[in-house]
Amino acid sequence: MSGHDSSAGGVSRRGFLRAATGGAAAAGGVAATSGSAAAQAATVTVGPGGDLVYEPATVYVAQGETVQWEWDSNNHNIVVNAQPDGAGWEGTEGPETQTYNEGHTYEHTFETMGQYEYVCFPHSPGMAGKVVVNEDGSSPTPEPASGPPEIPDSAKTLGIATVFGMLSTLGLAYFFMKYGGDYGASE
Ligand SMILES: [Cu+2]
Repeated sequence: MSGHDSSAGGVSRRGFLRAATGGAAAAGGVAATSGSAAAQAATVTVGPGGDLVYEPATVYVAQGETVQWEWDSNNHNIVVNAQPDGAGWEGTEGPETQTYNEGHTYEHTFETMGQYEYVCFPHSPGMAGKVVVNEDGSSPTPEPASGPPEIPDSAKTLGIATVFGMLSTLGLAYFFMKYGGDYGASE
């Protein structure tokens, strides 16, 4: 009888420790997912308002997603300068000198992960763009405002661990108070 009570106390303590670990892991999970929620295909404006740029110059998409380019001024194209091995992106149709005008749209679906670099041939090298294809379409460095700094985050985790630690201690105290006699006798 007394041995059973003792082991109940031991299991309970281990349970509390497990709960503390789980709580910390859950807190970490929430922090990780909040940064990479929107993994959507991107739209790039070509020559916005006549400026000789692609806007945005770099887009991040997930494998299998489609990027669409929309011409906002004349005489631009997309010539691919670099891409991952095995990828067969060819840019806009026709030779390098073939350009397209305002209102034109072009899209490409990226099946191979990696980095793609392209230019507008008439306006290169200044007018250049990049497509980065990764697993979830997230950018590697989230905007400063969106991602919580690491120190408050780990402090939060520490706080949770402390709370679980206190609960664990209270639980043990409860078992000691209730089964104190049996506990001492069993060892
Ligand atoms: Cu151009």
